[in-house]
Amino acid sequence: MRTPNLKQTPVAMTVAGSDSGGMAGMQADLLTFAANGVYGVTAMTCVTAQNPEGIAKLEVLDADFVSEQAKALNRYFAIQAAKTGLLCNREIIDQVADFFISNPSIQLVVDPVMVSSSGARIISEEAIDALKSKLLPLAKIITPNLDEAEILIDSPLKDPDALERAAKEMASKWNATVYLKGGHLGGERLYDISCSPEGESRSYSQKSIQSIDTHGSGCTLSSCITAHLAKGEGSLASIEHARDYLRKGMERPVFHRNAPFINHFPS
Ligand code: PXL
Repeated sequence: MRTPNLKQTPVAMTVAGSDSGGMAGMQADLLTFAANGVYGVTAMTCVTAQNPEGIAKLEVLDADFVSEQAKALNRYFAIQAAKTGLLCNREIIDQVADFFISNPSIQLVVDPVMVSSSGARIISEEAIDALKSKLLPLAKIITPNLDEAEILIDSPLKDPDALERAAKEMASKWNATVYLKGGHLGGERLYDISCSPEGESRSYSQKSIQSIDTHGSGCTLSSCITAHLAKGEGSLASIEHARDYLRKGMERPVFHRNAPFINHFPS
């Protein structure tokens, strides 16, 4: 059966971890989907005990169980687009990639979550290898931040020119649109770059919003892109919508990032 009760509402899936604090991970994704008029479904990879000060404990689910969630959802819902966030280990990445290989019509956004906000790697080398060789080739859009891009291309990125070269390299290597978040370069302005699989790049520069809480901003951006793909928009339009949505959200206190927008469903 296919979404009989959802009729015109597009459906997006997030394959991600649970942030018990609700600011990142699948909780941020669901809020963002809802705020953008998309019904969200979830395949959970891990459970965290965390609050805005940090993660106290993390438990990873079995790869089979992650895959079962995605398959069960796909048997019922017409999933138009999906995003992946924190995938935790090689086994989960392998199974998630197998799911998307079997379901190529689902537009896939990969947020290659690999590094914590403190700069520490949070997935193993073998998981990073699986991400590069199995999952990224299936992506329509990839949204690394600066630290993740350095790992993906195995080279340091120190200035906006290097960012552009890196975005082009990744877009060509994985035949995907890359949206590279250069925010962590620091300074007064934020530089982001998008590059299409055909190598057309576009740079975005904006004044950095000082002293804001960026926790969950990567999750919000990639899930917003996914929501707009699910609604039938193209890659660049989805990216533009997500940039706009995030910028407005970041001007608010973190708990209110999505709330003012959750008003889209018909009663
Ligand atoms: O923002 C990265 C991220 C992704 N997924 C989960 C997280 C975090 C950061 O805390 O907890 C579940």
